[in-house]
Amino acid sequence: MEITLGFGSNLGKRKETIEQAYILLEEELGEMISKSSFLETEPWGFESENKFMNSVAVFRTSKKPEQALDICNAIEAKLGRKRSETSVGYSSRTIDIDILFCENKIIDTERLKVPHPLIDKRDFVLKPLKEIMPDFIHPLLGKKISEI
Ligand code: PH2
Ligand code: MG
Ligand code: MG
Repeated sequence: MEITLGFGSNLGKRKETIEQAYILLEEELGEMISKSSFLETEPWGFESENKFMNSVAVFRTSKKPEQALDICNAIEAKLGRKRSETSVGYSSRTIDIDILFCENKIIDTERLKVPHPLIDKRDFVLKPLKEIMPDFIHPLLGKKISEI
């Protein structure tokens, strides 16, 4: 299966941390088959002085989506992500790894929603997706990434 992941970092050495995540994902998830360039973006949906570095990448994996989610969460923790149990909404982070697509699978569980439900609202995801997979059809919207 090909799995598309989105990366965001707005704390610390942002590009280095995302590149570290690529290395760990190649060890634990599977081979990277394409990646976008980095895009510097303003925080979306919350206030922070720290701009984001964002990117997307596609991996070939034999893992199931739920296993991929566990791997992503473990790598976030390893790379210093602290999740507050009390704060509401978004907060700054060393690394966020989101599952965007699992080919044209549709998953809607408590833990995991695929395609990621906010793709079409977020330029920081759409722009790098357009760079590497403009002709991919969003399985719920039925539109090419380039048309969203
Ligand atoms: N991630 C969020 C919320 N807001 N803004 C930008 N620019 N980049 C992100 O990766 C990002 C965000 C929630 O995960
Ligand atoms: Mg996110
Ligand atoms: Mg996330």
